[in-house]
Amino acid sequence: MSEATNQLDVLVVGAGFGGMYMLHRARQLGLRAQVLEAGSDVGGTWYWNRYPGARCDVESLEYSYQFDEALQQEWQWSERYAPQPEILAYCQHVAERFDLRRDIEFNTRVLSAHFDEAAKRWSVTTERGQTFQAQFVVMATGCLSVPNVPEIDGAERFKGPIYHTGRWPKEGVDFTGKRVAVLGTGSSGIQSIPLIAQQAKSLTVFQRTPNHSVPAQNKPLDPTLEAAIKKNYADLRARNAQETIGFGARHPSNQGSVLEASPEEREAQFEYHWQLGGLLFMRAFGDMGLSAEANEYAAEFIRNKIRQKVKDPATAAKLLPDTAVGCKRLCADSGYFETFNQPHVSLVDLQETPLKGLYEDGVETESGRFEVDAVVFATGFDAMTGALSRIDIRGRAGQKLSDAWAEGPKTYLGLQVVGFPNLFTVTGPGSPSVLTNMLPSIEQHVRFITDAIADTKAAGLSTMEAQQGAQDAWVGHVNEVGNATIYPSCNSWYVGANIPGKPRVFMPYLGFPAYCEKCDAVKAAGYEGFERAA
Ligand code: N01
Repeated sequence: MSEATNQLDVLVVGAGFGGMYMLHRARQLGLRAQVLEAGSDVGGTWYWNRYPGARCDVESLEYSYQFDEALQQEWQWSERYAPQPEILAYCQHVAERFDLRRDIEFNTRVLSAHFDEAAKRWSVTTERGQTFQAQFVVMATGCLSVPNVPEIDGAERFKGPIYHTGRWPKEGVDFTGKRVAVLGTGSSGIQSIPLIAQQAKSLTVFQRTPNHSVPAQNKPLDPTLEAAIKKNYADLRARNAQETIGFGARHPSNQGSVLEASPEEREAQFEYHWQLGGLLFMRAFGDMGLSAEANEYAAEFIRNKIRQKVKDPATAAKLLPDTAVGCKRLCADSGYFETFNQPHVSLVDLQETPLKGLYEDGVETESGRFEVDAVVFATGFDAMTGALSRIDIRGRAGQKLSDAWAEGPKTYLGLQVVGFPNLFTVTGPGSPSVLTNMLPSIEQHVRFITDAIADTKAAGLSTMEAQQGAQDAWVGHVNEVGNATIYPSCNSWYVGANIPGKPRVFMPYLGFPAYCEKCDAVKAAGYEGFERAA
């Protein structure tokens, strides 16, 4: 190892949106930073998720960096919701524009990060046999980056290819003339199924839980709208910063109560927000996320839409969700339910006929065998903690992060964990992250972390670490806020229920934008709740 490698102020894990901005801002503050990335290029989520139909569910003009005015002016999006290749191209553009790649090592998966208490430095090893020493480590490892590949009996016997949406081959997949099975009907399944159906000879969708989905209403980006926003981008960004989801300020959010609305008003609001599309549907009424009774009106509205769209009543019945709208992340689709009207597409309800496994020629359920040529797992991710739990992270006295989190993740502000000095997480559990527009949440975290590092160093101090009392209070607060809503009510990845054995904890924090004010106040008070030491 060269001496320079040893002199790192910050080692950043991951070169997605979080890691790229982390590197850029660390450099701006004069910190010596190095990024390690498992993939062969930048992009994170948008590098790995290349499945057909992958696109963002936050409008492209809002799902983008805002830290650089020239960048946000020069980049042109082509659609209201950007498709994956365009977001990846944007990431690559950012990497080039800010000359980021020279401090990113690609194809480099991090294996371990151990804190040396005597040296007050982290030692980080990689799969390639390297060791890096750094004063601070920042995990920009993403919230949805570790695919959940279910352990299904007989998978090794299946003769055809098996794909996971979150690890889609770079060269793409041609399903022309093929009989395809898709397992999973979350956002990835719901986006890819209509496109796979366009190619495949036949498509069988295996559904464990029916999901709510609202049409994305995607369309080419209106140049007049783009020009109007770019004329005063800062204004839209500032207004979005006041929204509970960090985006959507251009569209009215109705704070009224479903329960108090007349049937006509209810219908009108739901229909209006349905036409707005995707996640904006959640803004139809203020109490949809708070009360199960209120939420049920929204659920029934969506079920009626599904009944209208799907011609075969038996198939429609299987597609009707019985969970609260939003307790699993609401999906945004382009023709998902209509896909089931095509004669070569069929739906298998795994609640009716549980999955037995794969066999040589296809998928087997308790009602029989389905011969297919290829299987697609759209089975999601080990969310929020998955990437961190796969790295051997050890803090003070060799304590493992996986032990500290044995009952679920515990953090202070989603930024740090007691006993793990100088280790930060970007959009970690306990921060608003996945419940908001990820880009501004990432930028806010990166600003906090880089300022904290620079301030700690400038003060001649060596370490910064969350205090037990502050962490306990924060964890209690995050749970209390979450439990007062419908969000923890179903078996979603938000609560880790999709991963067998994972402790059931509502991991994100439902508190944007107050969270940003809290972080600002913590910083203004000399990093209150953190201990900084020489
Ligand atoms: O994953 P999911 P995803 N046997 O966990 C099923 C973001 N995202 O990749 O519901 C059979 O939501 C599982 O069934 P159940 C977005 O935040 C965004 O689709 O657990 N089925 C479910 O149907 C999203 O929420 C975008 O009963 C099994 C599906 O697989 C998050 O990523 C696009 C199974 C997994 O759904 C994750 O979405 C894509 C098994 N053993 C993703 N295991 C946009 O921006 C799991 N399932 C639009």
